Parts: sequence; structure tokens; C-alpha cells
Amino acid sequence: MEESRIAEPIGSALDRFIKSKQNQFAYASGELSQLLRDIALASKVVNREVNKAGLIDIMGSLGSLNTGGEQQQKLDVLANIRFSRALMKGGEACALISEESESYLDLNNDGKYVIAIDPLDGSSNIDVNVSIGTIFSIYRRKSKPGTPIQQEDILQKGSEQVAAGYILYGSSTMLVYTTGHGVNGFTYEPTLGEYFLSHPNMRQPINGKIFSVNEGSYKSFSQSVRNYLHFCKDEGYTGRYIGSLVADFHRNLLKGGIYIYPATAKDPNGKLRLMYECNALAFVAEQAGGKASNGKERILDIQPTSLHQRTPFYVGSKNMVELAEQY
Ligand code: AHM
Ligand code: MG
Repeated sequence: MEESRIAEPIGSALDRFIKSKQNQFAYASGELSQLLRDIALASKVVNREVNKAGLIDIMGSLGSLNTGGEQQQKLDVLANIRFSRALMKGGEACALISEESESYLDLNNDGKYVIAIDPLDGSSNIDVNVSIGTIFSIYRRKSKPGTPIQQEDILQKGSEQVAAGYILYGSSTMLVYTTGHGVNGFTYEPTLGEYFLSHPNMRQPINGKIFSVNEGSYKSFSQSVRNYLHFCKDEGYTGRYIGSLVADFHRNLLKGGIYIYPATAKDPNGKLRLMYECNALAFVAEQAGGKASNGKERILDIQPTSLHQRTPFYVGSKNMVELAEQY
């Protein structure tokens, strides 16, 4: 029997799991596995910094602005440095798209992969000790390694992701990822410094009763979004919104629910970024039996035209997203 067909038991270490699944990947050369290990390693360092953020004076604003014009927190900057260094050292990635940089970073020109990352999402929650996350997408470059990077390498549709996932720095830290063969979740054991398989083959309930949206912006939502929210309330659904996309997404993945960041009067494309926030979560959702849409179109089918482009985002339990689309 192929090694990848043997189910890894709960409690397997991440490294072992990645190795056992390596031959599921079309280009099973070990480079994708190495990339996942690099991301996991950087996340351990970021996790350490997130955990001690309340203890030492590394919090607060640096005073610089990121690409969205928001104030950049120190931990965002640190996380960006940790992930870019880890990916640079590994040599498998040729380019890095990050929320924290205006244009993409050239890494190793011989690398075969392009990474899009939000190193630390939910920045407004950093200073208040609430869950935050890292979101990542991995693409295979289209041009030949060793040649100059092309726009077609960078601006790929979400459907071209070869792997994607997130790290949730919560009451426990978790790494959840997919390579297109289902979704698996790993919980970090800090005293051993290792991720262990805790959530094998994650499935999102097809229906749910949780809706996650910033209702403070209700007045700037379209009438159809308002109608859908009325429906949720009439049905007695539970409203849950942390304001940390990864945390809201993760809860709904486990329990069944929908996360919505719609177009608003101020931001007709919503707030969230397609390339390093929505695509990865859309891939994970679909792999777990859920769905992700901009209200009209599948998120993974949207052709990006710029690195930091935004999109309305409806993600979660399949039936809930479909109903929201109908509204
Ligand atoms: P960020 O990338 O600046 O952290 O913004 C993304 C975050 C998401 O994690 C969260 O779901 C959303 O912004 C919250 O926005 P709002 O405060 O408008 O509800
Ligand atoms: Mg973000």
C-alpha cells in the first residue's frame, strides 16, 4: 500500500505527517514539504513572540503604515520578518507576496514556488490579547525557474494554489492546512516545540447556526445583505464576531457557520484581500466541504489583477453561503 494511503493517527508529529503525505503531491520532490516545514518553523517563533507580547515592551505602533494605510503594529512587522527569513533561507520560494509589503519580494530565483502571506492578521486584536492568525497560500510558479519572475507567476487564481492554510494563535496554537487532499489540523505543544495532529480530515458542517459579521457597519451594507442578516436573526442563529478572520473562520469551520465581510458603502470591494486572506481560507473551506464566494462568484475563480486587491467575502458552511448568495 502507498504510504500516503495509510491514515496517520491522532498525535502524529507534523513532520512525520508531511513526510507520509509527500507522494500525494503531483510534483513530489519534497520541496513543498520543505516549504510547509519552513512555515511551521517560522510560526513557532512568531508564536513565542505573540505569547510574550504582553510581558515585554514589543507592543504598540511603530508609527509606519502598511499597504492598506493602516497603522502597522510591531508584531506584524516581526512576523513578516520571521516568515520572509524562513522562506528565504529554505530556497524553495522565488517570490513572496505579503500584506506588509507594497510589491512582492524576490527570494531565490531558482525557487519553484510563490507564497502569499498575511503574517499576522487581526492586528487590532494584538494589543488586547485576543486570538490572531497567519494566513498562507502556496503556488507553483508558471515560468521556468532561473528566469525572471513574470506577472503570471504572481497573479494566479486561488484555484491554482497547491497548498494553503493558517496558524491560529489562540488558547492553543493550531496549524491547519490543505494540499488539496482534505484538511488537517495540528495543535502546538509548546513544551516540546512541536505540532501534533489533533484534527484529522476536518469537515465543515454543511449547515450551521452561527453568523459572523461586523454588524456595526450594518448601515453601509446593501439591502440584500441586511435581508440575509434579518433571516439569520429570525431563525435564531447565534452572532459571533471576534474581528480576527482566522479565529472567526476556524470556529465556523468546526461548528458550522458563515463569515461575511461584504461590500460596504465606503468599500465597494469590502475590506479583505483576495491574495493573502481570502484565497487560502476559500481553499481550506472547499477542501473541508464548505464554500467561499464574493456573493456572485467562487472566490477561487477570481483572476487577481493586483497584489492587494480586495473582495467581498462569504465563507463557511456550504448551504449557508449558497443561501446568502441567493439573497
Ligand atoms: P487586518 O489585515 O488589518 O488585520 O484586517 C483584517 C481583519 C480581519 O481579521 C477581520 O475579520 C477584519 O479585519 C475585521 O474588520 P472590521 O474591524 O472592519 O470588522
Ligand atoms: Mg490581514
